[in-house]
Amino acid sequence: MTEIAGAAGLLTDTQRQIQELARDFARENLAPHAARWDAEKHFPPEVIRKLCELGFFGMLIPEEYDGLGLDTVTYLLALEEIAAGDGSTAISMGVHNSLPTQMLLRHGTEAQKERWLKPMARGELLGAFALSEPEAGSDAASLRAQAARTADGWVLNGAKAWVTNGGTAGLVIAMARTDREGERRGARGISAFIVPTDMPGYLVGKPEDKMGLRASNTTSVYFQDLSLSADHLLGEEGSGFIYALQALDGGRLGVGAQACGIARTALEHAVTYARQRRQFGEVIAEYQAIQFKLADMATELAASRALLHEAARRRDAGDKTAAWASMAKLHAGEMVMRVTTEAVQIFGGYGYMRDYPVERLMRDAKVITIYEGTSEIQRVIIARELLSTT
Ligand code: COS
Repeated sequence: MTEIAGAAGLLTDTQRQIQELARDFARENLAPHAARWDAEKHFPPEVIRKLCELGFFGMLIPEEYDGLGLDTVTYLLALEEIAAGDGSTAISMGVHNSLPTQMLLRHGTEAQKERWLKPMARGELLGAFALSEPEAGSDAASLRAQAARTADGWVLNGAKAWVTNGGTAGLVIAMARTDREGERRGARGISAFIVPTDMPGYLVGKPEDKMGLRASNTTSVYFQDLSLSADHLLGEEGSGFIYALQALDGGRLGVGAQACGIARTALEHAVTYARQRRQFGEVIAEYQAIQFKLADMATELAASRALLHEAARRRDAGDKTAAWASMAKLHAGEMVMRVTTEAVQIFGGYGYMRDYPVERLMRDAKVITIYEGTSEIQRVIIARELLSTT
């Protein structure tokens, strides 16, 4: 594949090295197995262990907390490569790096960082993020899980839905209400808690049977009278929803990088196939109908990546990036659906068959328009920013 489909651009030496490391890893350890893992609905734990050895589970965590201390663009470059090999592995890695570790880094006390963040950065403790509930998806602030104050801490009750790494994580950052029935405070009644998954009262539902990303672990989790000492509250009481949305700004960039990786692989397969497949006496790459599809796919992918990296640079510069993250995630989600759908179209009848990789990529792509905020919610966030008067 030529330069135009890749993320080479004007990268620093470190960015190029990390990108190559991730690419080599993905080509050797992920891509050859992705179809089988999809069928088996599971990827082996060694994959995560090997990624941890590379430091890829502490990419955005400063070195003082045992992470690699990389900037967001470098992280996204690596995540795109991992997603190009296997989208399921990418979401496991992306959630850990973007959500629970970032919440601990930004809002944890030094003692919490020492105890939880450092082992997460070293990859000894896998993280998850639990916000959504069966009745609270897009309207996340309507969540009902309750954390009631006790003499020396909190007791949690409630159900969380669609938790990535829910059955494999060692620690979950969970959002729960700390306001009381009758004194509801909306988004300001929600707090964030550090929940080790080996606590009594942490229960895991069966792995979800999903359309795509079938090898990643997604479960419901339940808190049943789960007791936590006071030092498991993260940051200030009543600020948990804001912390979660802040973290999701970063998570959405990760999901955008995942989209770029999946789209790039679909495009590569489509180019290879178009050069080989003969119809009406010619390889189909000779036909303008196919050429224009490929050209549009490459253009859309490059535009998505550019927007994503712009949003990441702004985030690292400390700008307000909620709307940028939403624009990047919206564009990437819609882009990856179009690119993977066109890849299936170029493969024709073969594209619809499980024997060829593009139908899996199309299935993997779909959730990117749904999770970490649907395309519609991203538009709400962008429009609110455009129309706000402050
Ligand atoms: N960063 C920091 N703070 C933010 C923020 C952000 N990106 N977005 C909103 N906030 C703050 C607001 O300023 C507000 O704070 P105050 O109480 O001080 O006013 C608070 O958070 C509540 O925000 P808002 O009033 O906008 O909340 P809404 O209930 O209207 O919800 C949306 C806003 C719809 C944007 C939010 O619920 C959302 O993103 N939903 C999708 C959830 C999602 O992505 N789920 C996927 C989970 S992972 S599978």
